[in-house]
Amino acid sequence: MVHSDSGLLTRDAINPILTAAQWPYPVTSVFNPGAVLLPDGVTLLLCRVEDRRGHSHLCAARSRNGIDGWEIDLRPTLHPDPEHCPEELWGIEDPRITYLDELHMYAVVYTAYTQTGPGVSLALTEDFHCFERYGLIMPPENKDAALLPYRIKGNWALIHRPFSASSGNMWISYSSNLRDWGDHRVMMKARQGGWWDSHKIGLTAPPIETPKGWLILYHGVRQNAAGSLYRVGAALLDLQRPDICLKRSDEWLFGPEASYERSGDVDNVVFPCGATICPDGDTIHIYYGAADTSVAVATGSKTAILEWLACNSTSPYKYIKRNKSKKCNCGSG
Ligand code: BMA
Repeated sequence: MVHSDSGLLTRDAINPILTAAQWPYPVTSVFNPGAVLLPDGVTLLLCRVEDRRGHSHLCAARSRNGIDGWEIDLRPTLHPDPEHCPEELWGIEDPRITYLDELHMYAVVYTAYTQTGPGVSLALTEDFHCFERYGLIMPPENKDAALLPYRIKGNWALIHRPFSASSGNMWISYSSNLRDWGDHRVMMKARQGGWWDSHKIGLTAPPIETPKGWLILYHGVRQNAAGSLYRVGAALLDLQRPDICLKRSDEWLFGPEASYERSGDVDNVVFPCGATICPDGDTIHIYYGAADTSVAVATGSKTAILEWLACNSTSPYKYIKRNKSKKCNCGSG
């Protein structure tokens, strides 16, 4: 086993758990899967699969233990449909799955690669066989979006990441019907300067509800002479006002270390889009794309991540002071 920087997440010994070589039809790479634990205990990963034109579609893989024994759909599960949805012309990517209790449906929020850049699309499904498309719900450039599982003060909430030449911050927007979105607010900003999350940030898996707040894992990108470096940090959002960030980790929780993360189609990328919580209520499996080439899993404890966040969330000034005096005793910082 290889341990990540914080020591809180353990890569599985059989990583990568899914690769293009396992696919039942010709593909070039398999990565950035959304994840959900189905009521019968099966883990379903909705993987981004890139074909030999460079366009992506989504394909489901199912496993009893969430680690191995994957059964992969024999053909694309959700294919771009540019004839009816022109925004899907250049493919669909990076799904995030949230179960909506009120509708008894899974919401799949994904990137639609339009002719003017990436936008955010929504489809609902009961069974991952039939999908009801809602189309583009956030215009380009926007991606890294997921729904919260229930309405907050009467409205659905969507976390997303608009992007411009000057900013790549996380926003939250609200809607009464999943189609019309407003009340847009900045939720978390890229930190600029020398920070690991200075260039742009985005949600990974959908938020996880805890008594202390919504736990989110987010990716942070730093640009250096070699290109972009994708790592993962943690934050806690207020339960009733998720636009309010209560805590945000100073350090990254998880970054590219293993060879399959360090090198691939895009080097130095760990990019989770899904996580599942095991029936014990604490063990978390984080499913991520490794170097835009394969799918890997890392396992940890939700409680330990929350404890780590509590003593790793300070202002830059306090961060320096804390490390000088070594006052944090959480044992993992
Ligand atoms: C992001 C997305 C992801 C990809 C990552 C690293 O902007 O396009 O799909 O994994 O870049 O290349």
